[in-house]
Amino acid sequence: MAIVSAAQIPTLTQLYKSNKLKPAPAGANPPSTAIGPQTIPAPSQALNGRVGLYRGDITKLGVDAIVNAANNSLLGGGGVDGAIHRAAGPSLLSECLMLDGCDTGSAKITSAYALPCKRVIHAVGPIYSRGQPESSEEKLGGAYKKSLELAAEYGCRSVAFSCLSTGIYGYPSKDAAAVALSAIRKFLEEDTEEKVKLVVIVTFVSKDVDAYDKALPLFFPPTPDASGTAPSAEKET
Ligand code: AR6
Repeated sequence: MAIVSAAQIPTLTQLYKSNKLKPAPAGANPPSTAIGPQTIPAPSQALNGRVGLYRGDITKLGVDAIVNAANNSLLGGGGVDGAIHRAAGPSLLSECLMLDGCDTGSAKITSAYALPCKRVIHAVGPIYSRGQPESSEEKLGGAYKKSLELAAEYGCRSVAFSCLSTGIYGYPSKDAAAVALSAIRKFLEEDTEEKVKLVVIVTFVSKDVDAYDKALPLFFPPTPDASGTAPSAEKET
């Protein structure tokens, strides 16, 4: 399969314009998270142009950094982790062996070797705990935040995230999307210098596609000109 460049990935602005992403139904609010907005935030053309959505294999993306859903050992595994290590080749494991693992809720960065991206950020999301959802949320949000901080620190202007923890680690996709988008929105709002210009959500299976189609309009609503529909939230920024 051909390599997909950052410029080929549609932003939310483009997805709203082409009607591939629809505004949230009237009266809908974002699911409650510790750091996220409690009501739909004001639409922002600037932010909507800094978030992309792509369904497919993250190992084919020619972006600056891709974010792997790793485990504490950082020594590979199944799911997207296995796909990334296979595509990068054995040198990735050699570098990971020197990192001394990674805490849950954090991330570490390596080179990308045979992958078309420049760097791999290895984020460790939590194994979802039904008994302690707040702890799961804090760790998942931490993994997104640390990954974005590393991207900014290492000059990665485009960064693509796999849906951390929603596979083998069992995090419900709807809840995980709310945490991910809260963390991404907060980071982008604070990154006024635009060290990270584009954050891409990479979905793979239909449950994550559905979760993001529903969650994105709650966290990054369309501007009036994008959808032809007046948004319910405050004025545009
Ligand atoms: N491209 C993009 N997304 C993918 C790909 C791919 N090639 N393959 C799977 N996904 P998972 P976790 C999606 O299970 O839940 C590993 O063994 C998948 O559909 O890879 O965080 C690690 O070593 C899902 O949406 O990661 C850990 O032990 C998302 O990637 C453990 O699994 C994450 O699913 C981590 O579990």
